Amino acid sequence: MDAAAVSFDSGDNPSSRLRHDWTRSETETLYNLPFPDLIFRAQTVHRCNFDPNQVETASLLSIKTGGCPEDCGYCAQSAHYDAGVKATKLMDHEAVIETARRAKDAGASRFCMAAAWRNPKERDLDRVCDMVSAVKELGLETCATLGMLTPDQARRLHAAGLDFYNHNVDTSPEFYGKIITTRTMQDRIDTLAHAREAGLKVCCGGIIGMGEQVGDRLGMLMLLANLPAHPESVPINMWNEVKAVPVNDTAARPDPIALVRMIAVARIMMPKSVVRLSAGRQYMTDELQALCFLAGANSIFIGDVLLTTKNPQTARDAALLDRLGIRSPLDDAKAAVPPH
Ligand code: SAM
Ligand code: DTB
Ligand code: SF4
Repeated sequence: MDAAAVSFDSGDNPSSRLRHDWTRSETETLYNLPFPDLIFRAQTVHRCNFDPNQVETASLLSIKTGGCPEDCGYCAQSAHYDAGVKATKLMDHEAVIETARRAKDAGASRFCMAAAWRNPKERDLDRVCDMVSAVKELGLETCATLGMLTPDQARRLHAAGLDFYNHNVDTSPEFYGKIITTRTMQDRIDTLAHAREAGLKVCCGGIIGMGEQVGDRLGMLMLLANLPAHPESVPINMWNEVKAVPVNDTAARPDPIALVRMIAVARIMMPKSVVRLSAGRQYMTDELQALCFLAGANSIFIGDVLLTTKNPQTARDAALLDRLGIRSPLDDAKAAVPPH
């Protein structure tokens, strides 16, 4: 297909029109553009919709770790594999709020509470709702990722003050069955619909580097962009290595340029969504991260650990953003940025 024919740029504001009818041929045409043309298009869309010199900072806390009944082949927290992660109970309320307070002081604008559940039990949901309300009162945006939700659970979380629900599709519909067997892609799409109908904003993306083809990565982006509404946040995770999980048999670290291309295509297909360069930044050079920001990534997780795996040190992130002249809530944080 001729690249000029990919109509990402019709409508009143050329680079802001939201489309939900992306075809594979259009998606591949964008992905295969000469790199300078692709980045130019992604930057154009980015600048029409966001401050290009600003990134968002989210902080993660595992409020209930390990022992998960699902069999996601990449995950350290699944009870099906022995990745050396100790299973814990749901954290104490005060400990969660104290961690959120520290995350805010360290420069986070959003606080995401994650639990290794297939779905929350009613009693646990009450406790999480209390945590959400208290975190919201600190002046942080709130996010939770608790597995599958019923419509009623989604409504209760929204009423408690939850802003975002994270629930990833993880990969393409075609590759999905090679990674997870205990819940279907349709289960995930149903939970996303319940979150949406309850008034929650949706955070939904996936993982690359598990052995999928480029076509699977694009299939995942098509799935996300063709949802009835684009997720407000799109986390792109590069697989963070975990021992003893099945993904070790297929994993292949993506070509860095392929990652940048994928971010650029996500930016073009979902113009108003925040694209988060999520797990896997520990393996990325400063230069690669800079290219991802140029391609339209505008959010990161801060903090030395994600859930069970490593993330770059906050001082390194602050120094990188400072060198790039990119503003973030880290600028207002209490921790001083080392000079460069
Ligand atoms: N248990 C909940 C669920 O799966 O919906 C919430 C937490 S789960 C850890 C959230 C997401 O983190 C997964 O869907 C997956 O995309 C990502 N993830 C998990 N382990 C990862 C890893 N080792 N590397 C990169 N991303 C990972
Ligand atoms: C998302 O897409 N990435 C975050 C968050 N949503 C919950 C989780 C990354 C987890 C990385 C693996 C770990 O630390 O265990
Ligand atoms: Fe459980 Fe979530 Fe890990 Fe899957 S990704 S095993 S659902 S914690």
